[in-house]
Amino acid sequence: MTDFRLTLAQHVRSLGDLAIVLDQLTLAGKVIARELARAALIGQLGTTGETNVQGETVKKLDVWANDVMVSALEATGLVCTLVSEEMAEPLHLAQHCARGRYIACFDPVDGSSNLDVNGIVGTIFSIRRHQGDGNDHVAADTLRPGTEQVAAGYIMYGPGTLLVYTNGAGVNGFTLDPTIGEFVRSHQGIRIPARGRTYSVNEGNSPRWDPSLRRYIEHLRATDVASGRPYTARYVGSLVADLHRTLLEGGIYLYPADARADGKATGKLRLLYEAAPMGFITEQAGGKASTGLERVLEIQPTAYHQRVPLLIGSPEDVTLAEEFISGGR
Ligand code: FDP
Repeated sequence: MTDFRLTLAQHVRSLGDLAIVLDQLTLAGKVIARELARAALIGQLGTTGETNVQGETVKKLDVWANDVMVSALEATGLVCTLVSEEMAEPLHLAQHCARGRYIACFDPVDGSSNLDVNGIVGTIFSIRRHQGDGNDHVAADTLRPGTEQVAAGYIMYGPGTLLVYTNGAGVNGFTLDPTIGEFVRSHQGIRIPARGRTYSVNEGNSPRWDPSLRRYIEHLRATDVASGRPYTARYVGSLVADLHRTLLEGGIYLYPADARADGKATGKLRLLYEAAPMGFITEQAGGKASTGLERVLEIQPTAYHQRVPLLIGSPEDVTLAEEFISGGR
């Protein structure tokens, strides 16, 4: 008998106009997935030769996917401000602000160092309500803490294309069935294990870490059968892929602050469109997201492309990491 599962469109139906925004994001995800699948055949790999606002090399697919996201969200007529990793300044759609109810922050292609090697990449999005009156566009309205998100999600382009999202009522995952062009629910009510056995971090940076963090990782690598150590290391180098594994199997993902003088002293990941949405999703799955010293969702942003340290995953693992960082261990 055919197994009729819930589609994403059905799942979001009761969310009012937010459903329209989420529906357009799923459309963008389908279009990006299609392009990624044939990128090597149509000259879409490689760089544009430019660098973005954060000084990083811009890949052709970064720019292309940003255009797709902007078009998809603009078409809703409901999003009046867009903040993207690929745009130095927010894009304000004054014509939509009278009706405009949402601010969307997104990273069109996260993990883009994986693009040219057919590795896993993702799209991350965060949706908040526009608090201002009419078509005003003040930074204070856009720079709001993650606690104000009304929805957040990621689309993971791996062997399958998977969309995971929360609207504050738990976390659900939907896999794209390419034969019918629909995202179909495959992961219902995702809950992260209280503790895992895996850590995920770029250990090449360890000489520049704070000694407390090095001690924490050494602790995870030490053998202690009773507490499930040593942990196993896993690192894709794509936040979406590394966090997705962590959500399903437990453990911790870290991109800590390090001592480089090139702007990474406060971490690498961006608050508005990486750390905050992933923090919202993880908390909704029963996990924790921290800088080591504070809850990510409570950080008051001061800049659109602000970076923060991120420790995220199983609650017991993140709490232990915080204890090391704050000097309690
Ligand atoms: P990328 O720069 O390749 O887009 O978004 C930042 C990010 O990827 C994350 O997805 C990933 O986890 C991290 O950076 C990888 O950074 P490192 O290469 O420094 O480990």
